[in-house]
Formats: sequence, C-alpha cells, structure tokens
Amino acid sequence: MSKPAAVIAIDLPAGLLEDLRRSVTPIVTGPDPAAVDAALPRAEGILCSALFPMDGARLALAPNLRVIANFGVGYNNVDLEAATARGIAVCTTPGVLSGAVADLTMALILAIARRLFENAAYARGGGWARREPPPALGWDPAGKTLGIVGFGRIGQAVALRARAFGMEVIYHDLVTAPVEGLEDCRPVPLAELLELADVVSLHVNLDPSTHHLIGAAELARMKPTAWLINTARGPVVDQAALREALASRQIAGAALDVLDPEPPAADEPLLAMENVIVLPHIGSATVETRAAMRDLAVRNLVAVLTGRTPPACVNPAVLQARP
Ligand code: 8YV
Repeated sequence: MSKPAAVIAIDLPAGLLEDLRRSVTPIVTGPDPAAVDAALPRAEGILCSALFPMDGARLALAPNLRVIANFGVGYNNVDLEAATARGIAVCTTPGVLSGAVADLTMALILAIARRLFENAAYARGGGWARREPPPALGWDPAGKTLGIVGFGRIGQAVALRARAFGMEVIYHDLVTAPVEGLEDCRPVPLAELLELADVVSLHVNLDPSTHHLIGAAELARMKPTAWLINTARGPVVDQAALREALASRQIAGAALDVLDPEPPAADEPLLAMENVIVLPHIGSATVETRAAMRDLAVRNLVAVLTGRTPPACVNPAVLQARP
C-alpha cells in the first residue's frame, strides 16, 4: 500500500526524517511558499511553522489534505473554520514550549528591571571608564505587580517564575478558577490589571477576540512607569497605538518578541526606540524546546495520516466525524 504524502515545510534532522519515512512519504520543501504550493496538490498532510500562512487560498491548493501539523502552539496561521469544514485536523505543540517562553518572559522582566541592555551599552561605549554619569539604577522585581493577560499554560509558567522572584501576580483570563500551586495569583478584570501592573505580559492566543486587545484605551490605563511585554502574537497589540504611547512616554517601555508584521520593515520605528527591546520571535528558540516541538509535530502528523488519535489537535471533532 502506498504511504500518504506529506509536505515537510520546516527543516527536520535526518534521523527524524528517516523515522517519518516508515509511515509517510515526505515531500521536503522547506519553508519556501512557492515550493509548498507546488507540492500541496499531492499532499495529505503538511508539517509547517506556526507562522506559515495556511489560509483559504492555500487550503484550496490541497484537495487531499487531512492534517495540518503546526510546528508551534499558535494556530492563527490556519483558517480554522475552512479547515474544520473540510475535515482537516489542525494540530499544535502545546506544553513543550511553555517553559522556554516563560523563561524568555522572565529574562525580559529582569533585563528591564536591571536596565541590562542600557548598562551593557554604557560599558561597551566607555561609560564605565569615564564613570560620568554613573550606571543607571534599576528596580527590584520583588514587591512589584506583574499583570498576566491570558492565564493558560504559558501564563501560568510565567507566574511560577515571577512568584519565585517575589512579584505579586494578578491575571486576566476567561477562566478564573484557582490554579493549583498558584492560588495566590488573583484574577482581575483587564482594566484593573492594566491600572495596577508594573509589568503587563501578554500570553493569549491570537483570534478575533484578542486582535488589538491592547489598543490606545488600554495603554492609557497603564501606569507611566509600566512596561508591556509581548511574547504572544504581534496583532494582539495595536502597534500604531503602542508607538504613540511609547513616543509620548505614556508608558515606560515595551519588550516585544513578536511584531505585526513579522519580520518588520527595516524602518519600523519600534526597532529604533530607546525604550523598546525587540527580539526576533525567539520565545521557543532553544535547542531542547525546538527538538521537543519537532517530535510532537511529527507525532501529530503521523498519527492523523495513519488513522490514530494525534496527541494535540485543536479541532478533534473532525477526527470523530471520519468514517
Ligand atoms: C515558533 C510560535 O517560533 O509556538 C508558536 O506559536 O510562534 C513559535 O514557537 C514558530 O512556530 C517557529 O516556526
């Protein structure tokens, strides 16, 4: 019996590709959209980055598609409604990257608090030798309030770390039941969180309900000393409103691992603002985490294509509906 064909639109190590060959025929394309599009008419599955658009037009190129296995936890790259209507399973990699994203968030909080980038630039620029002015003083995270928007796996992993540094944690989420081990984190309405937090950190999925969740009105509620951290998705924040709020010092600063669009234009003003830290979407970018994500994405792909239940599917009803 011939094996189902699957487009592999990310780089996979040779060993994993070999494993994959036991049950599917990989059509290796890498992330090049034109090569993916050319291969899609033959594909029953695709393994792609969570940033690779699988919109209606691309789905239309793949009449035989049965599974989209995202290399990532986000799935805003996929037209979920169209995929579900066609019975295509959409799978993701939850859990395995929560620690890495939370570590990066905590690293950003500490970098902001201790003015790490500023002081490193000061030393590199000879400021230390001159000692005039003296190095910038930071602030202690202990006793400060962290407002977490989206208290799912990643938000909770951030809370755990922030509590260890003595921060008070408040959060906003649709689910407000106490979380085991994090009972002292208090759920609050978004407006209250924005007013109370010294650092606001975003950990929501991007969907129509969270698109521009943080706009001019929300930024206006934040303290002038507060920082905004976004390691979720760029469009959760209205970027034009954020530029304004940062330029006028309505808020103290922003640390952004995600932008809208990605990559940003070379002349994106946020890249040059001194109260902004921009990172190139590295939340999950560690050797260990990326390996775990690849494994899980491959398991999702193979499971669906061989008629088994995938470990992490966001529209599992399509699997039940299959003959
Ligand atoms: C990845 C991500 O950076 O998990 C997600 O949703 O955005 C990231 O982990 C991305 O999928 C890498 O291709």
